Amino acid sequence: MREYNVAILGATGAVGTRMIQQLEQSTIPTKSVKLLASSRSAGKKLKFKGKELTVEETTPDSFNGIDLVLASAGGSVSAKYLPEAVKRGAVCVDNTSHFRMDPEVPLVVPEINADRVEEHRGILSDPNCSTIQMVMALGPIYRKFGLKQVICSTYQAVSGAGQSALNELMEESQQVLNGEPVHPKILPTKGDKKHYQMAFNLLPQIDVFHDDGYTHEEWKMIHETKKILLNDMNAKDIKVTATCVRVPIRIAHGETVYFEVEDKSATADQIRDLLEKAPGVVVQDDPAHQIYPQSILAEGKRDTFVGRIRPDLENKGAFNMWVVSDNLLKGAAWNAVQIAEELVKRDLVRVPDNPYIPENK
Ligand code: NAP
Ligand code: 3JN
Repeated sequence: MREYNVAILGATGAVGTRMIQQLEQSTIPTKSVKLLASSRSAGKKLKFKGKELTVEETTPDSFNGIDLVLASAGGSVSAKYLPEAVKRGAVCVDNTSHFRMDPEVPLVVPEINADRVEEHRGILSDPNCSTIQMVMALGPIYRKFGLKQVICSTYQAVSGAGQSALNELMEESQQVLNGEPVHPKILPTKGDKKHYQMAFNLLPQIDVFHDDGYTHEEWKMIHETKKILLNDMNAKDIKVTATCVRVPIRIAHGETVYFEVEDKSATADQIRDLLEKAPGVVVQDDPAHQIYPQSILAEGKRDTFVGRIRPDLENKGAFNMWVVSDNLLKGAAWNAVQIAEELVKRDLVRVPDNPYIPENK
């Protein structure tokens, strides 16, 4: 049996630490595991399968002898190092948005479009967390009943913005309870000019605004969904729109998803049955007993939880549902490790003869 030399890029982060844990619990046979971060964390010790490993500063040569890279250190870091890793023969599963829309890069949610891994030329992308959980629920519905339109509103946990944002929420919450002033420096997004209180608040901004009034997170949800379901980021066959909102919880995004199917005979019971059989999906939908997905119950789980499935009472063939998933697991680390498992299963952890080595833009 082949064993793999694996590198985790961004190993000390909110996602990276979970990648270590998900790799430990995966079916991937590891010969060695290298933990990479910036110079800030070089020397730090983290455990893999009970063995202490030292975090190393990333350089291009960190990827010498590596077979598989799981990357989660931000877009610019992936842009700089993944081409170097591919040049050195490593297959990279990237958790950042940097390569997601590149036609040469498969964008994969294994339960929905696993076969796309066959097309890889060195780099594969993990979608955004909000997209992953939405397509986990919509994918089976699309295949059985067709989809005309999707309208999503997200309720996104603060951990999606990184460990430092999560620290800010905890600190602010304590300050508000103590009656002290708060000093926001990160949220809603590090990359913008103004910062607002997150504790006991809702912020309808995730990532920066585009000129059309949508945020970049909303843009990602629209185009990633089309690329995953229709293999074309600009496909017109399904209309998709989103409003992304940050809520003051730690982990597990919630989403209301309104969707209109092609097959007008579809019923909520049929959709519930379909999702009950869908791999990676757990239906929690019993209003009579107040059973529905909740973020605190989804934390630490790999599944995507769906409930409140009900028809639009005024529009036949349209439905509402509520979808919850751990944004750091299925939304990031677990989906990336699942892609790697799929590559291992298909013996595709090898860079092909015509590798795709994008220029560092
Ligand atoms: P985080 O908690 O801030 O962690 C960032 C990680 O990147 C740390 O390990 C950090 O190392 C490392 N890093 C930063 N600059 C680096 C550099 N120049 N060279 C090497 N390593 C560097 O952030 P996170 O929440 O884990 O997210 C990391 C990235 O994952 C995000 O930027 C995003 O692209 C992606 N992400 C994707 C999803 C998704 O929806 N699929 C969700 C969340 C995040 P140090 O300890 O040395 O600083
Ligand atoms: O905010 C969230 O809940 C998800 C954030 C994801 C994220 C955060 C910073 C940079 C991404 C992503 O995965 O799309 C990126 C990025 O890589 O662009």
